[in-house]
Amino acid sequence: MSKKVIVLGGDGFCGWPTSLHLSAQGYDVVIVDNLSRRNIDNELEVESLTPIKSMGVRLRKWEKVSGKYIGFYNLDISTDYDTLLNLINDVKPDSIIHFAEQRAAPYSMKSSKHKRYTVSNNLNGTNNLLAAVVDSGLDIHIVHLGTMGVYGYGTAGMKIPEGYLTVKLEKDTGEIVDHEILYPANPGSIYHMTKTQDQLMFAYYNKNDLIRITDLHQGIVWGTQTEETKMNESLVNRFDYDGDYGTVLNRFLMQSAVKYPLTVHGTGGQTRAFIHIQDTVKCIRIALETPPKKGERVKIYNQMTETHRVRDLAKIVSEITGATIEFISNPRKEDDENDLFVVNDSFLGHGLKPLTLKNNLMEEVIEVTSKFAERCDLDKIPCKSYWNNLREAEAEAGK
Ligand code: NAD
Ligand code: USQ
Repeated sequence: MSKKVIVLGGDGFCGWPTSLHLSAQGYDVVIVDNLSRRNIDNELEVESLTPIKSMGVRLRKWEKVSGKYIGFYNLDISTDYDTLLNLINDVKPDSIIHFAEQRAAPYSMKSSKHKRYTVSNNLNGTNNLLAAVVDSGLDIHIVHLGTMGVYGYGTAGMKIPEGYLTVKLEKDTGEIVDHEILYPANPGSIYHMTKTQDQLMFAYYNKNDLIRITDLHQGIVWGTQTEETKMNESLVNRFDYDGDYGTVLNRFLMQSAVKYPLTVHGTGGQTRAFIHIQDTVKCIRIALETPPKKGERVKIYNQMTETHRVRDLAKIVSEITGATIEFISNPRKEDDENDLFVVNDSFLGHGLKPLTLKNNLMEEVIEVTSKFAERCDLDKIPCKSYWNNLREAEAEAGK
């Protein structure tokens, strides 16, 4: 019998290709999404660089090309608790993958309205899911997409471990004992803060209700297409390039295609972790297939395959495409320079063979950013979301 999986946020950038991959692999997939990401595009007056189709068209096309059916429910997991619980009771999934959060740091910092929306959407969504799994009484494995950003991006002279840190505590008697804690949270935006709070909810429900949970601390996802989304143009994945939702490497690839100088924030000394979308979907399948046992603590994997400094990325893209580079005032309050060393042994140990930036950048430029370049609205490229008033004033003064 095929395994049943509910994909919360299955219309999004990571959720859509994951749903197709799992369906292709024989999973019985049900997507839940309130289409809030499409509504945010309306709010920001921007569209995916790739011409994504409506959910109905996507699902009909998938059935036609693969012969496989994917169900879809439009509901808001942060508010529609009863519907979510009824759905879980009806479907009785083996696993639920949770992508359904507001995921852009700049969007979360735009105004108090956006901060409040991000906190309310993300924290209520996660708590509703956990409470509903408890209410259902079913032994469901939850796989959550978290972020490398929960750790902050400093390294304290050591590799960032997969979630947990053993610390030495001195008792009042002077005896030194080992104690295991979650790696200290150090969020860099309201969005990242919600992910650090998700971690505590997972730890609590895992301790109290023995819910089986895997939390994937993912780096910045780049690329667009996967084996399944390439099967038909109506299955194309979304590509965000605007100043709020576009992430750094995909933005640089798009900017080079439209001959816009690459927008390096500050000195570009920020080092971040990256993973290609094709590897994202593989990692999620590995996580589904290696669930924690009942009673085991939350499993945390670092889902990233390489690290790069932002100015080095700009240089790589510029060397390949001839793009020019512009160092602009950083709208964010973040360290100008940081090193980042990360343990990612779990996925490598499960056989992941990562796609590398070096070998796959060009395909992205030819197949996606150049192909759809004329859909780009240049006015939407600058990032106009400032982390605080001082950053805004300094940026306006060109500092
Ligand atoms: P996305 O915005 O493209 O997709 C999220 C989907 O969830 C959207 O389709 C949206 O409509 C839906 N959604 C949001 N709130 C919902 C709610 N309350 N009820 C129902 N549906 C809701 O984002 P993405 O890039 O696919 O990211 C998915 C997850 O992966 C996020 O949790 C994000 O934090 C995490 N992640 C993403 C990246 C990245 O680079 N894109 C990196 C690390 C982690
Ligand atoms: N940056 C630039 N120029 C740009 C855009 C960004 O220099 O045009 C810089 C930013 O200042 C930052 C770095 O690039 O230092 C990364 O920014 P980003 O927008 O690519 O990534 P981030 O805001 O961290 O968020 C993204 C996803 C988020 C995910 C996170 C993983 O949107 O959902 O959680 O990556 S991580 O970065 O590992 O925390």
